[in-house]
Amino acid sequence: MAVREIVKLPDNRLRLKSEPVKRIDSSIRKLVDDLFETMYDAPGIGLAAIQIGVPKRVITMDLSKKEDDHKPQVFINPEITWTSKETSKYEEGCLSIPEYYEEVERPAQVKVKYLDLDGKAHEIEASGLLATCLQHEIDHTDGVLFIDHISKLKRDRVIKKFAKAAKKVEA
Ligand code: K1U
Ligand code: ZN
Repeated sequence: MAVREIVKLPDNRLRLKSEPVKRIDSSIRKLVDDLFETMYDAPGIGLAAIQIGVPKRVITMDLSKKEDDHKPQVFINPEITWTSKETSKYEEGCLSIPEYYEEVERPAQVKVKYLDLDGKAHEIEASGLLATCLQHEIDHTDGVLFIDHISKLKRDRVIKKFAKAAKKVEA
C-alpha cells in the first residue's frame, strides 16, 4: 500500500475520460489499496483513480463520521442509471482543488450500478451525502470537476488562481 501524489488543477489528466475495468486482478486490488491509503491520508471522503493519475473507472469512499469506525466502499465501473427531479445543494470540496469550496446543486437521489471487488454487480439507490459524493466521483471518471457545475465567473477565477500558483512553482 502507498500514499500516492494527488493530481491537482490545472493538470490536464483531470479532464481524461477513464477506461472501464475489464478484469478485477491484483493490479486493480493494489490500485484500490493505494486509493484508500491516499484518501485516508489526505483526508477525504472519496477518491477517483484519475486523481492519483490512473485513468480507470474505480472509486473509493468512506462516509463514516468516526475515525476509528471506517466504512470503506469501492465502486468499480460505476454508472448512474437514474436521477431524481428533486435537487439538493451541498458545499463541495475536491482534493484536486485544495482549499476551495463552493455550493453545488445536483439531483438529490440517484441510482448507481457498479461492481464490487469480487466482480459482483450491484445497484443502489442513494440520497444525502452518498448521492452527492457518488455524483462528484463519477464526474471525475468522466473528466468533469465540481467547478464545472458553478458559474463561469467563479470557475474562471479558480482556474486562473491554480494556473498562477503552478507557474510560480515552475519558475
Ligand atoms: O473527490 C475528491 O476530491 C474528494 C472529495 C469528495 C467530496 C467532498 C464533498 C462533496 C463531494 C465530494 C473530498 O473528500 S474533499 C474533503 C472533504 O470533504 C472532507 C475531508 C475530511 C473530513 C470530511 C470531509
Ligand atoms: Zn474531487
